[in-house]
Amino acid sequence: MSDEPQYNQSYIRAKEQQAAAHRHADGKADSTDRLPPGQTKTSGFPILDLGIRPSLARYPQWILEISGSVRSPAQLTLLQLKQLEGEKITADFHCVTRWSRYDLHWKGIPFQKIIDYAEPSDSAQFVIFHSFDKYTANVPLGELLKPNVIVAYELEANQIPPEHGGPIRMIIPQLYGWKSAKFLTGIEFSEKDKPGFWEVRGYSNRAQPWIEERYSDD
Ligand SMILES: Nc1nc2c(c(=O)[nH]1)N[C@H]1C(S)=C(S)[C@@H](COP(=O)(O)O)O[C@H]1N2
Ligand SMILES: [Mo]
Repeated sequence: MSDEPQYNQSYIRAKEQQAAAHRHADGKADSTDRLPPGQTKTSGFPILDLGIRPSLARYPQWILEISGSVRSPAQLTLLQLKQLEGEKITADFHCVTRWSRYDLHWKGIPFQKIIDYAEPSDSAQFVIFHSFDKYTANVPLGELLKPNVIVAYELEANQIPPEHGGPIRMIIPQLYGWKSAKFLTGIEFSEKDKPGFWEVRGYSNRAQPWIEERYSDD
């Protein structure tokens, strides 16, 4: 038996084909608009993931592991995480499948506070996010120092429902949505970059919507 979870394989195949078809085709258009190039505004909030979500019953026992090249590795309960003191943000969300949703309201821990808590070594220039569904996403540390990057635990003033990544998820508004790991179980500080779930399936390592970094070049 393979230990790969029962992913939604047709969804994965469709996105892989999309990436393969558009290799080398990333636009480099500049946009000063609120809507990044190639995106369409939606008033809904589509749900996109591999089809494996935690039940609400798991929320009370949730643990967030902070690991890797840090002075203070930790396993934080939700309560301990919330004690780092959350902030409210309003942010737009841009998915590489070309929908953008404006003005979502989240509350969560600014990533800078996670850094202050974990004390990563100077050589740890990458962060690998780990999720309940064994999804991973890699992000350069520098992106996580930008405004409104949070470990979110509330959406529209309620706990985040499982379909939108609860109990906790990353929100990294300035990158395409696949970098914002849902059902977050681990934050690993790393000296090496480790391409994540979509990054090894044809998607860009950088994922900046404003310069349409959608697909990988190699
Ligand atoms: N753990 C996990 N996180 C994930 C994904 C996933 O499949 N698993 N999908 C990503 C993608 S492709 C997008 S666009 C956003 C979607 O978030 P939403 O379902 O809340 O809209 O979550 C991202 N984070
Ligand atoms: Mo996505």
